Amino acid sequence: MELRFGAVAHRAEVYVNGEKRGFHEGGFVPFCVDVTDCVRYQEENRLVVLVNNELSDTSLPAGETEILKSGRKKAVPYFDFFNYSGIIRPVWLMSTPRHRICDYSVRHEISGKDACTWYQVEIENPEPDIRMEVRLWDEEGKLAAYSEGMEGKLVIADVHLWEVRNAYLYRLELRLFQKDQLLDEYSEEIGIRTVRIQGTEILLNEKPIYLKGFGRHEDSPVLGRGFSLGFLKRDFELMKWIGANSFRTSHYPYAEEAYQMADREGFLVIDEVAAVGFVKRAGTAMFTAAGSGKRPESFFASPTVARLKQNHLEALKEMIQRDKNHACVIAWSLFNEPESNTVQAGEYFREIFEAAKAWDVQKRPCSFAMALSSQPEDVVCHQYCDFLCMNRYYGWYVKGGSEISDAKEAFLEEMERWAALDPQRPMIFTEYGADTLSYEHKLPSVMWSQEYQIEYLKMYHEIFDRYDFVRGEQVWNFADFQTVETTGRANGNRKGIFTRDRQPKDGAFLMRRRWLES
Ligand code: GCB
Repeated sequence: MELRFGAVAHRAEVYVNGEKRGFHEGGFVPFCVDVTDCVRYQEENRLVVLVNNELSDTSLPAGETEILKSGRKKAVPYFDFFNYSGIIRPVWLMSTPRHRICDYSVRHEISGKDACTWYQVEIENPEPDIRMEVRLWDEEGKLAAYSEGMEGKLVIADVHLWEVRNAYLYRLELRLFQKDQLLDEYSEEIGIRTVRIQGTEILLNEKPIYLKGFGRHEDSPVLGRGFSLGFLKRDFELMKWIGANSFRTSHYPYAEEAYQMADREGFLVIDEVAAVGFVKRAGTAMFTAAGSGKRPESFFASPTVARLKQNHLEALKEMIQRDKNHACVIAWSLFNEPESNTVQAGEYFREIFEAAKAWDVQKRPCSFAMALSSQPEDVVCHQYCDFLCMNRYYGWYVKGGSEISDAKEAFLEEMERWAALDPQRPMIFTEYGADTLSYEHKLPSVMWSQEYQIEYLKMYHEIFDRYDFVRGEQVWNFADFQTVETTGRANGNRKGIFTRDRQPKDGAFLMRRRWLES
């Protein structure tokens, strides 16, 4: 018998009837605690979870913990979202058989009208007379393929591929037998598709795709980061309404239900590990205002970096293990806006990128979201990327409050350097946005007004459309979200295209026209 926690931010100690039964570091992936021999059957049991969300230079996300005069602790995040804590996702009590299916992986190949799905199943306590039956059912409930064995292939004739915003899901059914006795069974919906990069194109099922969508957050009023199926469904309906086809799980792996919905709705997901705040000094004052300023010259030169890397690799492995079979996951993002132009960063990156490739049987493209400090001339880290992810704020942090044409000129100047130095990879804008108060209107436009958000977005789109290697645009952010209190934030980050309670700002109608017409 096990307890399965969907996620506890950022670390948990689990006690059952006074006995410590487990510990988990990392707030955004599930973990299990075996309680078989400590639960009292037919009696009351006491479950206690000790939760801690302190930040440090080895935690994902990274930050500091400040001790206030009152003796109370305050989180000092090196990132721009509220450091919520707690049991943020569902908890399950699972009763499982001794011989059980504990994991599986799939990888797909397409040839003409047919496909081949290679699979591998892992079971607990294998014995020689145990056998596996694998079936693939189509959406009409007809058997599409059959195989036997712990690993093998399913050959699907006349395959229905999983396409962008046009999903087709087969049901994979795994059944574990000993002689004729069924020991365990597991089934999941899977989409069949391939993804790869060729030159400056991202190919899904060998056809070029263009990403339209958002960087998002798991954040809502009242619930904070607590999972809500209602908000998730509303978010998907709004993304469909606006014509989006993708999102990045900025800045941590989301609840599993989000990927299941994305599979069903045909959304493309860039799945991001919570490696955020890996910088010596963040670009904007709001992250550093309360910091101790103790950070060393290179973030990756810190004496604690070995521990950080261990936590990072663990979090990455857990994310890949959890999400590897989702058709919606087309790429991994291995950091958000890290230091990326030092030798120390380069060494650290190499190991992280190699690990991601080694652990993913589908060998999905890998990247990281680059801050303005990552420039084409600094090839120390982005050399590892299969495609480039750009976070850019010309017209906000750079030349905000000036003429939008000045911001455009500066942006174009940078784009020309990318075009000259690195035109061989797809580039996706994983962030561009302007804080906008839903009640603020002004002509001529000023920063924070709805009119300014529209001017800002139009300027970016004009530039994206000039370059063939730009293969996607994800606005920052889908909705307004909570952050720390600071002068740069109006009770949270207001770059949402939707308000925090999920109503459209004027910019939403601009995005809708652009995305539905292209
Ligand atoms: C960024 C960060 C994101 C922030 C955003 C902003 O570059 O990746 O976490 O919220 O900028 O609005 O400043």
